[in-house]
Amino acid sequence: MALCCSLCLLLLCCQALALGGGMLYPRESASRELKELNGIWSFRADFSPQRDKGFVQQWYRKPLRRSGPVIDMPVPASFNELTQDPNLRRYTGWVWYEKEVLLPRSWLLSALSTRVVLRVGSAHYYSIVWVNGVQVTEHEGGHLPFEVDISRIVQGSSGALCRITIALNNTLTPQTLPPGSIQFMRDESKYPRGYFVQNTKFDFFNYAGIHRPVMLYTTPSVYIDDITVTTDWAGNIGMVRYQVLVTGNTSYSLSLNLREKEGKVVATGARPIGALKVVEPKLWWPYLMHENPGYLYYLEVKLSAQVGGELSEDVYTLPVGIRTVHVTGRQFLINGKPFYFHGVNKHEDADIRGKGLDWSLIVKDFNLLQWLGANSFRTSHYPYAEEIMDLCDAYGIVVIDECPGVGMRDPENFGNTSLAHHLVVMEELVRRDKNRPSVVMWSVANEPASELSPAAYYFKTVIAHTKAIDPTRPVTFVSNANYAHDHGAPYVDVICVNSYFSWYHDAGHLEVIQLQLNTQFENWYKAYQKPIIQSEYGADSIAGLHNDPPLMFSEEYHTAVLKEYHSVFDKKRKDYVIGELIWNFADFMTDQGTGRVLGNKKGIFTRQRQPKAAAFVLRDRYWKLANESNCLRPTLTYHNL
Ligand code: GCB
Repeated sequence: MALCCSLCLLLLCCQALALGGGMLYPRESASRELKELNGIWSFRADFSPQRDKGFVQQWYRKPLRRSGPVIDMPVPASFNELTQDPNLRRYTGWVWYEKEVLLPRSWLLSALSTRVVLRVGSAHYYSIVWVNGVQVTEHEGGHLPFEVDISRIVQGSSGALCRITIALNNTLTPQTLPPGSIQFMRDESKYPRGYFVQNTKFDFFNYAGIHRPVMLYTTPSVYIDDITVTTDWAGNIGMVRYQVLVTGNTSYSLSLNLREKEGKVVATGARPIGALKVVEPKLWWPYLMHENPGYLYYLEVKLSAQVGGELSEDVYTLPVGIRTVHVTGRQFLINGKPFYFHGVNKHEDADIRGKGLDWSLIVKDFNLLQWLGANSFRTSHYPYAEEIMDLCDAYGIVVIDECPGVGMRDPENFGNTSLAHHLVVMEELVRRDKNRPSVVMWSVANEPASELSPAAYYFKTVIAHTKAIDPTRPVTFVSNANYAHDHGAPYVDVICVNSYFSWYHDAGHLEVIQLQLNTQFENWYKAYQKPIIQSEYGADSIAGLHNDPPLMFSEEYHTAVLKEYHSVFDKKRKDYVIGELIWNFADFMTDQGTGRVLGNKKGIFTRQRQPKAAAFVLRDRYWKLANESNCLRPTLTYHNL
């Protein structure tokens, strides 16, 4: 009963959500200012039996330190592993964050002309936000940003001090994404009264907290709310089709300049919807497919409007890559050329910070991807930070963009409430990442129980909806179901299959891999005649553990598994296999269990990003694959706007 009250609140709230407007990443410009609220926030976990003390006592009404003890909590970071308290590490329920911030006078005076917006990059999972004690918004789901216009509250207040309170609930229910369930242990001879656990059916630690930057930014009151671009090219003409959404006034004028990297204007426009023609376009190419990968143009949109008799201007600049994506019966084409995914699956995961964004880690990971010769990754099993996606666009790292549809193993996960929420999540994901050239395919789920009959309608609907909101990209989900009983596979454009031969099946029997993998590919191809990506394969190894002949968990066994898989990939990639993504880039934290030794050890790098033997095997292979297409070795750099 205890936690259920909080959960009821959680479920009531989600019905009110409706998607409106854009979610442009906040960027400074001549008309926009930005204030990052990263750093130390005040924090308290509500350990009351019902987890509802914060609401009963209205902790948001006055500074958090006045309603009880607080601790310092960094943002962005997961809260789980920052203290020595095991109860906080495994905490489920509401936690409270608070930051007091001084706003510049100019933001407060100009009520008519300036909007002040509060934006949260991601928070896990259900958020309620107050500013100066007034509730301003709520949002369901982690991994994706949300924002709210707080002008009226801060501009109406007497001082420049602005108190932001965020209550977060990390509880997962059968209807959340990812789903989970709360299990109450009622046998009082074994568990204390009120004891419950959070169960999940996914294989990563359920870190929670404010995981990505929180920002305040300004726009004029008449502002560029959203920009959508799609691109195409033929011969020596590139086409950038665009649509600009303006909010605040119906009477305005626009001026659009598409600039190349060096700043030269290559095309101009003046309408809210139009097409910009680029002669001799520099196409956006994947890393290792071209000597100049990740080429970006910059679309500068300038809006002018009359506000209160005065001229108001808003400027927003969007990076744009010109490229096409097509899927045929056997190939994945980028700019009309076959693309072979040789990459990784990742996690947002590291010591201490959990899933919190960390620039040093991000740069290290991209350097390792370059070193490895990886041209792609899947955002297993949820959308990654926009800051990471920006680098994929700039470096030419190709992305399969996955939503948090992971651990959907029970029939209750396929009901109408789950479906409605799944559609909203896909809308939020597409809204956020639709303009990214690096994103070449959407993945709506990982290893759902797609053999259950409700999965047919469910995936038909989610995939059709995703295609309706973005007709330019293929859609998939990642399956580990039997090819003959997978009810979702008929609707995908590319078959993505996970398998762990000689690991979860026929443990220790390396000799069966080739036969079983060959059969897997043949079965799926015969059933669907669609190109196939091996979206996961691998084995656990404990760094430094050796055994010859290879035994499970040794580095030798890890490399042996990979090599067996590779020999089959090499035969099938000439045919219809269009990619191989290793599970996993790095070791990562999971729930505790007898099959996990301080987490999942299938990383080719350790959690601290040191290479295991498998990393060198993969590095040789990926560079061999890259060299087959005569690639050059560019150095990847990021061009700041
Ligand atoms: C899978 C899952 C992934 C797991 C992995 C494993 O199939 O998609 O989330 O971590 O297997 O190592 O078991």
